[in-house]
Amino acid sequence: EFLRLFHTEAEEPGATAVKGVAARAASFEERLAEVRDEIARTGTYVHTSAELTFGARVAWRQSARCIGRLYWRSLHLRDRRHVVAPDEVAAECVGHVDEATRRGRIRSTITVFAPDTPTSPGPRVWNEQLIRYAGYRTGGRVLGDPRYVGFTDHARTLGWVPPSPMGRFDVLPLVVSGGGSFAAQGPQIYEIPPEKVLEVDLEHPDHRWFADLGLRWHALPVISNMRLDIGGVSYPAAPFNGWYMATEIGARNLADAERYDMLAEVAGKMGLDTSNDRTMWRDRAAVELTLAVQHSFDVAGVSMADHHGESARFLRHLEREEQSGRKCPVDWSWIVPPISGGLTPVFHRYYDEPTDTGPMFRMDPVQA
Ligand code: HEM
Ligand code: NRG
Repeated sequence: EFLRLFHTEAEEPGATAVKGVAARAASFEERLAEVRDEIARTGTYVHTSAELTFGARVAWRQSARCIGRLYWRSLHLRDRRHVVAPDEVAAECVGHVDEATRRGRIRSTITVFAPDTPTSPGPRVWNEQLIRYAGYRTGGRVLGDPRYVGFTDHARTLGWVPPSPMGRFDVLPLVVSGGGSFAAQGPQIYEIPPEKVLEVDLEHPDHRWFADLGLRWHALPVISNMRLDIGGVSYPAAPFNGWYMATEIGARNLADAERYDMLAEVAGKMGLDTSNDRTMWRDRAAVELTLAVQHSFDVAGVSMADHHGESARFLRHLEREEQSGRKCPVDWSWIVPPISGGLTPVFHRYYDEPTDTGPMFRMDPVQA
């Protein structure tokens, strides 16, 4: 099915899905026969680089939870299928961060490492994202990001030494297991050189006090714990990034009670009455926090989407997909932004259900 899809779309006028990659080497029938033969001999087959590029782009196109899919054709592939050694995997992850960040002009990028094969596993990156902040349990409270308390403990048992003094925004090390003959070694830790990690200090366009909260966030979201499945071949390590939408940071990471939980402090500084839910202090603080994120990234020249613009772009994507005769799987509960849902057009309609076929990113059932 994957090969058929690839050949069908590659033969469409314009063949935009595989623009910029080598043309098909063979007809569908020839390629299918070749792959059947390879599977009979080896138990698997090797994607051509055009197939891999196309497969990764279609996996993005099929990500039902992603609002950023209009530009799915522009995904930049770093083909690192020969890489299995943990040192090299870590170095290539750092290379990914560097090449994708471009001092703030973020480029949507995926690095694909060796696949699982019948005879040897591919490498694994155990971090949920390449760049995340440590969480330290101190007494009854948490310093840093509470979501990563478990991961931080794990990194410490592997030998990671946190900076001293520990802070609220300490970048975690990479935790990598090699593939092939390296798999038996178990996970290794690697620091990302601090100069590779672009971060933005947060300030508010109107409130001078905001900067004194000492908040910041990293520029690049690189999801690294999702498996990429293409045409029956499974790539366990395939970190990918686009850029942030402001609400992800302002209305979730810094706002959620089980994350940085900043709403009460922001509302207090705004002079709002926090004694009663009906003053809507949480809502007002979440908007100002998200505005501060958007403003600060804009001032720093770092790519960032806003939920109004991105919602409009997403509807354009839906239209285009419909014109191409394709369904577009959508998970409403993830697409609608966490603030001002009803103020965006994505709120006001129904969608095609998510599917579990075709090239896709998926989470492994058990996470370390
Ligand atoms: C999820 C935006 C690029 C694949 C999301 C979410 C947002 C988003 C807002 C929901 C996150 C959440 O609620 O936690 C964007 C924007 C992009 C972009 C603005 C800019 C180019 C990409 C790329 C890929 C991708 C390049 C893959 C190649 C996904 C996937 C999810 C997701 C798989 C679901 C993650 C999960 O299940 O945890 N995206 N995205 N996105 N995006 Fe995108
Ligand atoms: N909410 C998560 C990131 C999830 C994916 N978001 C993106 N992906 N923008 C967070 O770190 O806040 N992307 O590939 O651009």
